[in-house]
Amino acid sequence: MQRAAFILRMREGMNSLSRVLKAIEKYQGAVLHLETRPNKRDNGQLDALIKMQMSRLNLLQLIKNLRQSGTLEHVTLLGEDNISAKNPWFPRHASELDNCNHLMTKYEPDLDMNHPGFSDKEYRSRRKDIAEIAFKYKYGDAIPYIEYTETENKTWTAVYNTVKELVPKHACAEYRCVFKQLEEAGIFQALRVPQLEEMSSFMKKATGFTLRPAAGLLTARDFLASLAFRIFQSTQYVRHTKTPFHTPEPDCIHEILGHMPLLADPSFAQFSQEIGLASLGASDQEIEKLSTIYWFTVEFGLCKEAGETKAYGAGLLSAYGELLHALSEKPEHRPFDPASTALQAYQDQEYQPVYFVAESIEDMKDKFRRWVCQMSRPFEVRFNPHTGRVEVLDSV
Ligand code: NLE
Ligand code: FE
Repeated sequence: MQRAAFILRMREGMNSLSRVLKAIEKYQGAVLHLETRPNKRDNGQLDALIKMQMSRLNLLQLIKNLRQSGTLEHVTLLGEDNISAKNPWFPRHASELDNCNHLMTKYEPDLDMNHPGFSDKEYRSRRKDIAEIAFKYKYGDAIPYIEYTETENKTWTAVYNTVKELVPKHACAEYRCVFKQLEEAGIFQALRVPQLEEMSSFMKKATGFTLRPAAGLLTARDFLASLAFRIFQSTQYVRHTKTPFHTPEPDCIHEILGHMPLLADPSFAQFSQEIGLASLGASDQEIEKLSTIYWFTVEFGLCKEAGETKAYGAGLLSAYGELLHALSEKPEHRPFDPASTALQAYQDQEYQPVYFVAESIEDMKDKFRRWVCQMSRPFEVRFNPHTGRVEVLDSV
C-alpha cells in the first residue's frame, strides 16, 4: 500500500473536492485525513489537504484519471512516506542524507528483553552516548573520535583474532586482499577498535566510499539510499561483551570487519552503489526485494573461487560461528539468482538456513544489473560523480 497526500485548490467550490473523493473511492483508496483551510494568497478560496492510502497501481491510475478529467490542474500531489508517484522524494545529494537516518525499533537493548545488554545499565547508557553522536551528525562533519573502553577493545580483540585465523581459508580473494592492506596500514590491529574516521579515509582513497555514523539499525529505505552516494551508514557502538561471536544487530565490529574491506574493493563498491541507486524512489515492495537481495549478498553472500566456496557476506565475516556454519554441510546452498533470491524469506535472529552462492562477485553484479532493469520505476536515475548529485531522467 502506498500513502499519498494531495493539496487541492478549490476554484470550483467543493466540486473538485467531491470529484477527487469519488475517484479515490473508485480506485479503492482509503482517506486517512482531510482538512480544509483558507488559501494564503486568496482568502476567497479554500485549500484542501487529503491524505490517503491505496495500492501503487491504483494510485498511478488515479493520477491518470484526474489528469484526463482536468481535475489535476487544481491538485498538487505531495509525496508522503516516500511514495513513488510522479515526484517521489528521495535524496538527490549526500547532504540530504541528514533526513535519512530513521531507526528501526528492533533489537534495542532498552526494549528487547533478550538483548544481552537489557539488564546492563552501564552498557545501555554507553550506547546512548554513542548514539547521540549519530543524531547530532550533519553532512560534512568529521566523524567524532571515540575513546573505546578496555572492555570494548577486548571484545574487538576476541572477534578480530578468530576472524583473522579464518580469513585465509574461508574469505573471498577481494576480502583477503584489503584485509592485508588494512593490517599493513596499521588500521587493523588486534588491540584496539579502529576509528570510523580512519576507516572512512582509507575507503575514500580506494573507492570513494565514506562513512557517516548511524545510531542503530536503520529502515531499509534510508540505509539503501545512502549507498547511492557511496556513503555507508555505520554504527559506532560495540556489541555486548557477553556475545562477542554473534549478534543479530549491526555494531561497529560487524561494520568494520564485515563490510568495510569489501567497500574498499572497486567492483564490490560499484555493486553496492547500484543497489542504492535502484532503491531511490522505489515502491515499498521493491525496497523489500532489494533489501532481501542485499541480505543474501552483501550480508550473507557466498561465492565460488577455484572450485571452493568462500564467504564475502559481512554478517559472516564478522561472526565466526555463522561463518563456519555457512560453509558446513548443514545449511542449504542455492545458486544466486536475483529473481528467486529476492523472494526468499529471511530471518535475522539466528544463523541462516539458506545461503546463495554466486559464481563470482563480478557475475553476481551482472545478474543483478539484468534483474534490476525490470523494476517498474517510471524514471531512471544516474549519479553524476562531478556534482555528487543524483540526476533523474523521466521515462514516462
Ligand atoms: N551476525 C553479525 C555479527 O555478529 O557480526 C551481525 C549481522 C548484522 C546484520
Ligand atoms: Fe551489515
